[in-house]
Amino acid sequence: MQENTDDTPLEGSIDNAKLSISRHHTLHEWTLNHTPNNANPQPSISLHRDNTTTHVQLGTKQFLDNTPRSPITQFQEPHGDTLPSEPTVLTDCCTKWPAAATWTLSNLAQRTSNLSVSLDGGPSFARQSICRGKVTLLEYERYCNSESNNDAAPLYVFDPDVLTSMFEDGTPVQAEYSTPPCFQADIMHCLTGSRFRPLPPAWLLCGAVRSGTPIHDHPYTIAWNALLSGIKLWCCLPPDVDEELLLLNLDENGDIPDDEPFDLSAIEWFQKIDLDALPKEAKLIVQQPGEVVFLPKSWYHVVLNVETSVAISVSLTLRRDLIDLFPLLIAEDYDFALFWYNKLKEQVDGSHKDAGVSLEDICVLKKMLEEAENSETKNEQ
Ligand SMILES: O=C(O)CCC(=O)C(=O)O
Repeated sequence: MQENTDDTPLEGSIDNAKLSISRHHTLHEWTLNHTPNNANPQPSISLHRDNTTTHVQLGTKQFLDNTPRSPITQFQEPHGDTLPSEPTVLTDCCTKWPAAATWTLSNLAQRTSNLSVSLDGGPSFARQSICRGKVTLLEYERYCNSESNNDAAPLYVFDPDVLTSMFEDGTPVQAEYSTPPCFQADIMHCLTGSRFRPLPPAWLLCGAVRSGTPIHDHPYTIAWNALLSGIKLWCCLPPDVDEELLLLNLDENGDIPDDEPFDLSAIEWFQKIDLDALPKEAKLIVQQPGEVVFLPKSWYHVVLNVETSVAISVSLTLRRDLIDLFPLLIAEDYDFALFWYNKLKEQVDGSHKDAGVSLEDICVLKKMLEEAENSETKNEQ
């Protein structure tokens, strides 16, 4: 690694954001030209649709959509109890939002010209950069139109604040979309703003062509992702998938090696994955504007922007998943589990009408916590 030696770029520019994200990498290291011996040439990417099928062509590879569409009207139950157990594309939920008719990158850039948004994505050295590099959407739009194609993995707007801000004309951004009824009840809501859930659950995502989200899962939350403009390609893999297919660079103990990239960018993952090796449960989705992807808890997913896109991504915990995820949370972070249990108990004790969980659930959680505490005490003796 070397200290960056580029001339100081302008405040608020993409180059400045790149250097804030990783001061140990030169701007040249972000680009495709940097790839050694051109080992990773840029594949062409295009969308193909006929009457029966939709696919994305990436170089010589064809990613054929194999995921059912279901109208949201099938899932009106307010706690999401009846949502499917596999990734599904929900239709008819956001087509009437003002956002569906207007939210292109260019429209948002014009209407938010003074707001700065957070960037993420990029090559592996730049990952997990949330809130370290910020630009206006006007600057991001300029990058998409003139520079992002030169980057090995373009930056992606992943912003937690703009959705709670105002457009320049004073309209609250939130007035232009709404939460579908089946996603209203988040049993993690009581943690929002606490140290266990410091970031808001809803994000604005704007992605240049070839930007994307590397493969990951959410062990405690489901997600819904509403695409307002552009096209996204998803590959979703079941929680028990053979970990080889995640194409992660982990050491023999399954840990992240020090100082080495541990994952691939989305574009690299789609280039590298052997389609014939995917399990039959794998879901490929070519998401169109107006479609909402529902992703159940613990499903791995990797997402590539095939056309410049704008989306809202929201994560929440459904009450149906609580008993299943709680032992894992106890093992990972006992304090978090105990804090959440106490908040849920307060709601149930106070007969909070939106508690979602029952007294019976609270008893099961309490038992799990006690068992973990007992086994900890035994191990200490
Ligand atoms: O890039 C995307 O749209 C996927 C976002 C995502 O995976 C997430 O918010 O967890």
